[in-house]
Amino acid sequence: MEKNVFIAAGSNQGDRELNLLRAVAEIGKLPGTRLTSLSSFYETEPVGPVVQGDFFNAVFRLETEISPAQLLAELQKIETDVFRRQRTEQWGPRPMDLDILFYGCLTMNEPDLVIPHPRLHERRFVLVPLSEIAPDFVHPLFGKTVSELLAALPDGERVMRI
Ligand code: PH2
Ligand code: MG
Ligand code: MG
Repeated sequence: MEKNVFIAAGSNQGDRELNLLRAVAEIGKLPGTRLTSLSSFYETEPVGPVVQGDFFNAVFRLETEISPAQLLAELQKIETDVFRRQRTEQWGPRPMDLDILFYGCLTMNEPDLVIPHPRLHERRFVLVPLSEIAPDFVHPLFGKTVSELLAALPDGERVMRI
């Protein structure tokens, strides 16, 4: 059983707060999985090349028996079946995006799944909620804690607790 699995959730279409709450409920129902921590919800400025509306973001901690690949498949199933997400523009607006940030100290680099998430250390909308629930968790590749990664970020896009 892996106890330090962290998932980032983001929504900028539909009722963003309700979408995050629904994601919590759906993840709680996954087989062999228990939700053990939940950050506050944050309203965040969109990052990336696409002009789009502000997101709501949050981070969850899980204990799970399912493998990284299975977990990815379950998260994608929630994105498409529960939220009717169309997989079109890579960076575009979406009712729900669920990304695996860490799977304990595991590292992997497969075409469809890279763990730790390759951009988490650059993203205030991930590090702020993550530092709320796991400030001392050590990034398995960089050897730095989440609080250290956050402190190293230059001032950037707006992240506001709601
Ligand atoms: N997700 C993206 C691109 N940009 N910006 C914010 N603020 N929050 C997100 O979740 C987000 C983003 C692609 O996954
Ligand atoms: Mg994402
Ligand atoms: Mg994603």
